[in-house]
Parts: sequence; structure tokens; C-alpha cells
Amino acid sequence: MTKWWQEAIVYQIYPKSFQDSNGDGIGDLKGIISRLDALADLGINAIWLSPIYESPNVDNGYDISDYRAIHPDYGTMEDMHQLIELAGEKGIKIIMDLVINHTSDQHEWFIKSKEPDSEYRDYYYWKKGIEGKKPNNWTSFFGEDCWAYDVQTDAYYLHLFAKEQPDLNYHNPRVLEEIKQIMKFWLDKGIAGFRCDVINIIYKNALDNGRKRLILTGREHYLSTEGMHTILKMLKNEILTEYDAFTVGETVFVTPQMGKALCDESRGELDTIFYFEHMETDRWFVKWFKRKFSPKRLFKVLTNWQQALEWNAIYLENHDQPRSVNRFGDTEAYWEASSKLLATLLLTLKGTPFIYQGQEIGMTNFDFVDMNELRDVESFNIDSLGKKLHIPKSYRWYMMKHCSRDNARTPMQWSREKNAGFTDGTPWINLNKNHIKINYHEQMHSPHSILSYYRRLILLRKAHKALIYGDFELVNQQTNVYIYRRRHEEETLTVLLNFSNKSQTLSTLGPILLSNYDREYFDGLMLPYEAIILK
Ligand code: TEU
Ligand code: CA
Repeated sequence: MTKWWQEAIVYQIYPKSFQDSNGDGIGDLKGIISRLDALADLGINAIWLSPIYESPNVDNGYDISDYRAIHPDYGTMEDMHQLIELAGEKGIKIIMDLVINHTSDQHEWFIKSKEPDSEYRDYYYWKKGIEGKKPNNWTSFFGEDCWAYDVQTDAYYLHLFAKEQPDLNYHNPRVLEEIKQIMKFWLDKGIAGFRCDVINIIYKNALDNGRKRLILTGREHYLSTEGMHTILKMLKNEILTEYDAFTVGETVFVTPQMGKALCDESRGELDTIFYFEHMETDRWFVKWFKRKFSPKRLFKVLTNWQQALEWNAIYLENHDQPRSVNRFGDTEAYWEASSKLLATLLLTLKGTPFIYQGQEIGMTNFDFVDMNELRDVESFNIDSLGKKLHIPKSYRWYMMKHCSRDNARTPMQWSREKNAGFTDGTPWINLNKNHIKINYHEQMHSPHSILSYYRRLILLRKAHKALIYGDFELVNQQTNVYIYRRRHEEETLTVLLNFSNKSQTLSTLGPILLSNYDREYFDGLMLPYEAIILK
């Protein structure tokens, strides 16, 4: 049986940087509402909203202090109802971000839990140190270690992200009960599902010391545990199914094997996941060490996942990743062609595609010149860790330029005007100066723009079921050329992608359905960064 979300194309909005409506320099819900026509015109069917809940914004909303309230920066609950309704009228569903591994340290549960006798104490992991030392040797995702000390009660609490993000304790059944009620609260408002933040680390088996590792010491105690699988099953059974709600789990360090265990329909856990393996194909060990991108590595990872899972989420960008054209394409001579090439990949693989705001106009990494232009807590933590480890300043800056999450968080470039039409005020983070050249307005009017190409691809996907339901069949993954087929009933389409700035000669020929060079017949010679769909 097919599902609504298999035919859907999801667009991720990072609300803080999408559209400001009141001149305070921060994007907001009214701003999103004002751009719904643009989204409908692109042809998307759902919006994944990064967090808009009440939050002190240490990690831009991924530190929630009230799951049932809208942050005043973003507007009111009334605005949220309006967004759900008006988007719905245009056939656009809303998917919310569900951040339940941790809360903010300003959440009332956490504040109350600081009292040792409080009924909230066990909502979190509070532990006494061992002889003046931290409870164990685990390290956090943001580079620091992951136990913070509280003087008042002479105890530590666990935080796998920033210290303002204490981890919830799912050994306490009351925590899951709270989460279920929160999910219902939003589903009853008419949202269509959840993107579940770092969902495969929520259940910690034990707080024992971990094997020493380069990153994330301790992870064998909480990655993809049985307890986590049990929780997912309960959420699906007891809450999600009744609403026909969609889930995409953000899952770290997952293999295709683990992916199957999370997404196989028969297991009743998640619908899809975001894996990270393809995001590592231009990195050494950790995301902070860039290496030369190898297209072949990318093809291999993608093929592997395409073959392992019946269905999954497909993405090349999000608010945590540098822009894809900088990583896998060419921002100079072939900026347009390579952005379109990546669009073709995204929209012709098997799965539900996620477009990140700005990707549809080929937005690029930031052009910041100084550390004080950055805003991300992770970047600052990593920079100070780098300092401690005596990494030279120039290399630390190189790391930031290529790897900081702020690369994707500069404001959406709507026009060539002041502040790119994002705000009338002072933006919370600087805009990329290239908005003079790269902006929505310009591309909207040009039939050959990246934006128009996205539109065409989306239409094509709707017209050719093979692009949605077709099997994935690998034809070739040579050094720079990726070729695969999508076959469904009577139709077979072949996708050819040239990930290099050199022409390539192939033995295939034939009439073209779509090419990013607007050609109609393929003569066997692939141009630099050319993407072709053959009939
Ligand atoms: O990200 C989790 C995650 O594992 C990483 O991608 C992380 O952002 C980082 O880059 C590790 O180096 C999710 C959210 O997407 C992210 O924005 C949050 O900061 C994080 O969880 C904590 O909620
Ligand atoms: Ca605003």
C-alpha cells in the first residue's frame, strides 16, 4: 500500500532565517505565511519546521523550555494555527521538530529536578561524582565533556549536547507519558508528523564508562539500544498510527542494517530516517576535518542505502550541514550546472526528498570574515576545544569556513535588495553578500534558473511514477559518473550524472526527458556537471 508521504516533497524551514515580518531581524511565523505562495509554486507538499517552541535559544530552539508554547520571537499560537490552516489550503502539511532527547535547562521539569526530593529528580540523569570526579568518561557531541556540576546539590547531570541541554531519563516511564501528551497536543492541532531529533540515542542502557574513542566516548551505551526500539514502537502504536502521522528520525552513526531495523514497516517504529554516511564522504573521521570530495565514495554510500531500504528520506542539506554545492559541486564556473545536478540526484533517488531552504536557488556557504560573525554554540565550543588542543588559529578558521553549521543558517536570499528582502531591520546573523547574484526574485523570472529547474523536476516526478515508485537499479558508479535506472510497470527511466568539470564519453544514447543543459537528444558526450534523465 502506498503512503501519502511517498509522493510528498518536503521543504525544511529554519524559521530564524527564512522571512522576518516585523523588522526585528528574526524570521517568524507570519513571515513564513507570507511566503506560502512561493512554496506552493515550487510544488512542495510539506514543510518541516525546525523548532519554534519556547526556548532560551542556546542551540536555536533545539533547547526547548516549553513544548506547548511558541517562542515570542516567532509569534503566537494564533499565528501557528493560521500557518497550519493556510498551508493546508494550499495542500501543504506541517511537520514539527520533536526534540525529546533533552530539554532546555530552563524547562520547569529541569528547574524542579534540581531539588533532590522533587518528583522531577528522575526526569534527568542526576549522579553523584566519584571521589570528586565526573560520574563517567563520556564525551559530548559538541566537543566538551558531558557532565555539568550543580553546586547546590553537589551532583552532576548528563548532557550529550550543550550543558544547557540536559538529557531526559527514559528509564522513568513518566517521561515518556509526558512526551506522548505533547505529541497529541500538536497532532490534535492538525500537524502531519514529526522529525525526531537524534532519536536513536534517547535510551541509555547504563551510565558505565565507555571505551576510549576519538569522538563520543560512551556511545556503545546509548546508540540504537533495544530500549529505544521499544519506545518507538509504543509511540507508533499508541499515538502516531491513529493520526496517520509521518515520522523521520534523525539517527546518528547508523548503518543500513540499523536503518532497516528502524524503518521496516513490519517493525512499526519509524517511517524514514536521516542517516549521515553520505555527509561523511568529504570528511576525515569527524565532520570538522574536511578532505577532498570523492564522487565515487558518495555514489557507493547512496547505492548501498538505496538497495538496503524499501523507502527512506533523501537529503543533501539541512541546518547542520554546509551547503551542498560547496561540498559536492562547483561554486564558480559550474555553480548553476552543478546545483542542478545535485537537484537531479535529490529528486530522482528512491525515497522522500527533503529540500533545505535556499537549496532551490543554489545558496552557498557563508562569506564571513571573522569568528565574531558566527552564532552557533557548536562552532564556539569546537573553536575553544581546538584552542586547548593547540590547533593553530588559521586551521581553526579553515574548519569553521568549511564545516560550521552557520554556513546553512544565513538568511534566505529573496531579492537583491538590502538584506535580501529577509528583514527591514538588522538580521540576527549576517547575510551572504552574494545575494546580489543569488536570489529568489531573479530566478523566479528566469526559465533557466536553478529554481525553475527544481520546479520542472518536481513536476516531472509527479508525472512519472517511475521516479517515485520505481525500483532503484544501479547501472554504473565510475569515478565521476553515476548512472541508475528507475523502473515501474511499463516505464524505465535512466538517470546519468556527471560529477566532474570534465566531459565524459559514454556508450549510451537516446532521447532526453530532462537535462540541465536543456538538450533533447543524448549523443553520448556528457558535458561538465551534466545531469540527464533518459526516456
Ligand atoms: O543534530 C544532531 C547531530 O548529531 C548533529 O548533526 C549535530 O548537529 C552536530 O552537527 C554534531 O556535530 C540535532 C539537530 O539537528 C541540531 O541542530 C541540534 O543542535 C542537535 O540535534 C541537538 O538537539
Ligand atoms: Ca521577526
